Amino acid sequence: MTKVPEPGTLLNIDRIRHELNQTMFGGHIHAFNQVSSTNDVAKQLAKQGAPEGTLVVAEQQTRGRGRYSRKWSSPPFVGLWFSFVLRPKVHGENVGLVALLSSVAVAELLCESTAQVTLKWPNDVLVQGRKVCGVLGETDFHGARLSHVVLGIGLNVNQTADMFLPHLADRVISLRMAKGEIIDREQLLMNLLVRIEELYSDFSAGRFDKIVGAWKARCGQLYQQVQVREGECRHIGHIVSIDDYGRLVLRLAGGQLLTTHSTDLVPFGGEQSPSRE
Ligand code: BT5
Repeated sequence: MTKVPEPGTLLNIDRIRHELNQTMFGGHIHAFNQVSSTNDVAKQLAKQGAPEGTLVVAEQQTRGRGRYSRKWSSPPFVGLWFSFVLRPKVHGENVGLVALLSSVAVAELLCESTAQVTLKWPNDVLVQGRKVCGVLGETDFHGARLSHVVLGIGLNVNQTADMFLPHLADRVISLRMAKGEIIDREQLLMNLLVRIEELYSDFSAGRFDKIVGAWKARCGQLYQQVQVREGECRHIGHIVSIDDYGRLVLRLAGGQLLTTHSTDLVPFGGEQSPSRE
């Protein structure tokens, strides 16, 4: 049996390179002890022509970020903070599904060994109702043509509860906290990249229904009634699916379907809008 490394042990990038050498992520791995944000490094590499599958991994991020420039807590040696470059040859509109396939891949993998794994629109993976993983997708177009997508994944692996900022404490979790054991980050990263590649090949072959089906199977909000805000408009409906463009599909009270990219969504009759801290 392989010994699980202590938390604080560096990722063994040579092992990852070696074991992934037949995969799309094995050929161009850039590993750092510390960067501001792996998404920023990957975006820069992509702009310089880095090929599809280029992977940027860091032990620590000093300015890890989420959507709307929210802070993403990325302490050293205990999480997986990584980004990769994709150059999908699909219509620009379908690209929304790419970010979703990453969270689906994470959820599917975690489900194999962890209880109560669910997806929360748009891109959160929850364990026991708390956020364990977030995905940040950033696209770049040349005119109307999609040039590349950078996807950044932050997964809490070996943090203990006291490593999270107090204001996040009741909303976040690590796999170690959920399972009561230290997790082998290297193996987890490799398994995850393999799973992402599988779903990405479904995506590239136009098998969008596979991703949509897997998302629905894991979504913790399916058939929940929510309120969605699109600019000044508010819609109330039940979540029924996502579509091939990675948009959320709601069934409104009159029975008609509404598709939306909006992430401004709250349980109906429920809480405040998500903050942009
Ligand atoms: C996300 O944004 O969930 C996307 C996070 C993506 C992070 C990865 S790490 C590698 C790559 N490099 C980067 O710079 N980013 C990507 P969003 O849905 O906006 O959620 C952000 C919110 O999650 C924050 O405002 C906090 O409330 C919460 N949060 C911050 N750090 C967290 C953590 N480690 N675990 C769980 N929740 C966290």
